Amino acid sequence: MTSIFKKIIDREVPADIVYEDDLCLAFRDIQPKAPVHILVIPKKEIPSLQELSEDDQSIVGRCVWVASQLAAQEGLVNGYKLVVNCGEDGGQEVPHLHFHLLGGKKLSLGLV
Ligand code: D5M
Repeated sequence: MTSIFKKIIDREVPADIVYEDDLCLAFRDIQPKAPVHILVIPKKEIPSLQELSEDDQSIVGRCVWVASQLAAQEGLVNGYKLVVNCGEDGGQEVPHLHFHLLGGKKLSLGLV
């Protein structure tokens, strides 16, 4: 299923892109929940972690690496959260795998 994020990858929809390489794209969330709220996504159209294949491990690893580098670049020296929502019960709204990088303030301890 093609989502809004595929349109961002293809530059059909504008976004505040902060990083791009052959595997990943990162852009600022349009509804930020923290002073820094960046989405890191694979360019491959993986709907969610539920559809992840064994061959996708390097892509996911790259996304997490990119998130860690962006966290440093954004000055999140006191820490941050890296969150993946998965499926309906996980609160996922956009059906294209994405990692939320959240920081820039003291975040809640709650997980659910
Ligand atoms: O989170 C989906 C996130 O995607 C949510 O925080 C809003 C964000 N979003 C939706 N459309 C856009 C565009 N066009 N640009 C930037 N950010 C966007 P989920 O984990 O699926 O609930």
